[in-house]
Amino acid sequence: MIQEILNIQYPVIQGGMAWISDASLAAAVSNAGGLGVIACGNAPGTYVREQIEKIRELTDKPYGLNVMLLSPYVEEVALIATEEKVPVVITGAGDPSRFIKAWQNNGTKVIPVVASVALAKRMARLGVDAIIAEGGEAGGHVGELNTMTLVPAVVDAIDLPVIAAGGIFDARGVLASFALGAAGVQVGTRFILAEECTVHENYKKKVMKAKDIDSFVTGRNTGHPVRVLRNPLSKELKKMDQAGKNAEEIEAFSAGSLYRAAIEGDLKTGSFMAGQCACMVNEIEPAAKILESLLALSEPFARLKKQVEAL
Ligand code: TUI
Repeated sequence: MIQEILNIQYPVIQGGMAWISDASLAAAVSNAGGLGVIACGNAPGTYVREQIEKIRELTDKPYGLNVMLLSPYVEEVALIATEEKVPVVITGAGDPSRFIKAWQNNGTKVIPVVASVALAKRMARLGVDAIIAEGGEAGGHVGELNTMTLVPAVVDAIDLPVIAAGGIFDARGVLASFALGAAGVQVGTRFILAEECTVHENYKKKVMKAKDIDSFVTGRNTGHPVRVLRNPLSKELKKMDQAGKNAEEIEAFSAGSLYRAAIEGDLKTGSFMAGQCACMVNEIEPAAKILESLLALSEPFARLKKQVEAL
């Protein structure tokens, strides 16, 4: 059971969201019985150390550090995770093979996010503790497959607990994830509206106001496609995609845009990354309430499953 592996109460991991999920949100989720996660994104080591110190003041429960493998500071951040013996490391946007041993030798649980069966199998061979299979409904950097296909494909391919991610925002999604064979869920977008989330007001408003077709993927030509909400920046990026602009041009145009959105609330040139579910995420609530509502259907499902198994 993923709760036993991670020493948490509920099988819910809060998605690491760069410049959004800091120690404040992560501590609130961990204190409520899930796994709160501090995102490192593209931030330097000084930021990461500061956040680790902060979360230790706010909770004595396990928490995770999301290491974004495309970060220019990845070596420094990976070393900090080792030195600080963080309880859980979750990796994203790449292959973490070279770091896994050092983390596990220090007692850290390692959970890579994968977007393909091939990477899930490679990670399983290296002895990671669990896998997060993230489908393209998710906000931010996405792969090719969607959650409905990726999760059962990964479940069938490896003998490890699989956490479903991408498009999960309420109890229906949690139940569906269990039906696909997942052992737990990772939820990002819904936690942007947690009371304890310190992201800029404008970011929360963008999520609250988003309609179904306001979330789309840009940067398909760059090799690092990202799902974002509609605004002047993302509309321009979409045009650049269509005009066949090269990766360097597109990446230069969007450099620093996530920081501008999350910290400065820049509605025009900020990048408001959020999942497809943003259109159904509308309420500001305490993190503990969000956890409770995510799990609202799980108990009857667990009972039903037992009954079916007993037949
Ligand atoms: O990493 C994420 N979501 C992110 S990272 C991010 S910051 C960023 N900004 C601009 C460009 C790129 C990143 C914003 N959102 N989610 C986890 C995730 N990992 N989704 C997909 C993947 C992934 C993709 C390919 C993981 C591994 C992978 O394989 C590479 C390989 O070497 O096999």
